[in-house]
Amino acid sequence: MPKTVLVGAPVQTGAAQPGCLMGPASLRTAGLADVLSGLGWTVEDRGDVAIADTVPVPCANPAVRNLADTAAWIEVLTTAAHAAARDSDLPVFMGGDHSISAGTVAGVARHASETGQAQFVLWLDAHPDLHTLDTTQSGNLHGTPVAYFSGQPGFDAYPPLTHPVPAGNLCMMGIRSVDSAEHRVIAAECIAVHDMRAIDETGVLAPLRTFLDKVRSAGGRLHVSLDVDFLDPGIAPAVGTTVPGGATFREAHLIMETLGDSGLVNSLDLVELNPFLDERGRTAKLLCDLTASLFGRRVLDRMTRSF
Ligand code: 6HN
Ligand code: MN
Ligand code: MN
Ligand code: MN
Repeated sequence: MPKTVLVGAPVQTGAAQPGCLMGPASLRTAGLADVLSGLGWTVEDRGDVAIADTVPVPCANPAVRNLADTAAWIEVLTTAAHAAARDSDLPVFMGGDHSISAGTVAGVARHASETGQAQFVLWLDAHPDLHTLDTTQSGNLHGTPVAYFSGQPGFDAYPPLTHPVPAGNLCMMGIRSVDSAEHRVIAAECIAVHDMRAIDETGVLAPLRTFLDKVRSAGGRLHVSLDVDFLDPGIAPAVGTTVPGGATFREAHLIMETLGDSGLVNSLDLVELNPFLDERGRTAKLLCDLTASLFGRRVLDRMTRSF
């Protein structure tokens, strides 16, 4: 049987609003483990990671908030993600705000280097999260993980990065809120960004298939990072950074089903779920259902279907 490991990351130091620390508990309450075991997966829930007390770290940018704690979370998550990628076929990292992905991607990329494979990342988000510690104006460090794990300079206060993911191995979809410093990085690094206008024009399938072909032909490993604000706020209200015009229910499921069919996904983040902002658990339940689509749940089996 294929195996998944669940890792809870109750982190909210990277977000402006409190609440994301309840994300792992909400996903467990929504039944994530049972959903995946019902699909034939062996599930090992490793519980939540934790950090020790920290001392404040100075930063040249006075806007930056919670730097020492966020750096500590990134360090423990790098270790936990490396182990989870080594020990299972498709670990799920339950956030927590998006700063956790600085650690989860660094950790899975370290494992990819050990298997001799290239690491690829699919970033499903309203935002590119490409700020450095110098460029962030909000000071909210959930806006920084992609800049960090792709090896941008300016992260002396984060753990030293051993295995950066090349910008050419990134694909972003759903983007619709980009700050000017992030625009400059996207242009300079030639990152494949499919904003919502592009998705309106082409649909989600064409750019996704192009990216999956690239991962397959490189023999690479693929990490998927799903920020709740990728989804339209009308179907996923439990997030502090809602942006109108997000992915629909069917677009999101089609992406997850296509990713599942590809067999190429090796790790998954579910991030930015803020249960304090949810409505009767509907966002947590939607994340479980989307994860089920990635793990193989289908309405009908196409290979055996007959008319
Ligand atoms: N996220 N670009 C904005 C900022 O504050 O830097 C928003 C960041 C959102 C973070 O999507 O995880
Ligand atoms: Mn994000
Ligand atoms: Mn390893
Ligand atoms: Mn976002």
